[in-house]
Amino acid sequence: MSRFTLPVSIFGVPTDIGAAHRGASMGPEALRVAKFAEKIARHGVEVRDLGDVAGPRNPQTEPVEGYRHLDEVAAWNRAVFETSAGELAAGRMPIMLGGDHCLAIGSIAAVAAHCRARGKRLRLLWMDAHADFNTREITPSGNIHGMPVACLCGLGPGVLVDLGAPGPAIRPDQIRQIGIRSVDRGEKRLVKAHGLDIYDMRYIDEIGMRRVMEEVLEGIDENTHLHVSFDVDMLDPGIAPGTGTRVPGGVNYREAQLMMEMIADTGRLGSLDVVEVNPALDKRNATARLAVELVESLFGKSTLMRD
Ligand code: B3U
Ligand code: MN
Ligand code: MN
Repeated sequence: MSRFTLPVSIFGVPTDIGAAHRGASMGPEALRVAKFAEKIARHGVEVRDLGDVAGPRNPQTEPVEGYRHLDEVAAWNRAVFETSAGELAAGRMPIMLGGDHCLAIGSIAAVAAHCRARGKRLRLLWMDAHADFNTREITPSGNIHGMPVACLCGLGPGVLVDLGAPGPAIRPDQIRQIGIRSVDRGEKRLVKAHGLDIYDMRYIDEIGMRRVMEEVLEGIDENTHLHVSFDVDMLDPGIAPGTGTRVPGGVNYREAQLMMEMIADTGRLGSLDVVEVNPALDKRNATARLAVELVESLFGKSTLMRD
């Protein structure tokens, strides 16, 4: 199996602007303390840390017309878009250290624009406990970290939907969601109406993670750009307590390792988000350390030589 790996640029986005709980703003430093860059570099990858992007502070205000902090979320996402687009244009793999999951609107809009310009096929793997497919009409919270997938599919405010180019950045058929176990009532109807491909925990339990990943990765070829958007709340809270919206019954340690290893084997990873690490809720940085360990597997760490 050929494992081509681009040079990597990591950047932090220290904000919790779209989240329910404060503290994901400390995620980038927690991941750096867990030696994110140093550990991937061990697997023969050239890694550069660009530092943090900047944006407005969290005003902690109530939702307005269904959105909390929309202006600030848009400002942070514009900064993320610019950074991701710049690294992709330079032939590098952007890795965003969040921050909450609303920031994936910017990172993925940049990836989608890049793929469109180069005639590449985009496949988005959305690892999460949640579908993140709310809109202002159906959101139970107004928190925009519950809306990024909908925004990327064109359902959302213009300042977020049209970030890269006017219109939807991606189509539902480019998305595979894995680890899902918390979907709000109106959201359920919407994911069904849009035909999202959801590998929920029941499906994982029934057919096993190996087959799930075979299905998720089916059809990937040399022309495919794989974007992994990894919300650490996909993991079971027993192994990853440091996140704002914990949901019991998540992906366990061995399943998560297998997911990352099977993605590594494709050699098609083109960009990555690691989001929702909240050190204020963590135990001795366990969640950041586990995230780093899993990302090492994504970059080819394995027990035995496989090629
Ligand atoms: N679906 C709920 C909760 C939520 C979504 N994403 C996270 N939490 N992290 C909402 O508020 O939209
Ligand atoms: Mn999420
Ligand atoms: Mn989540």
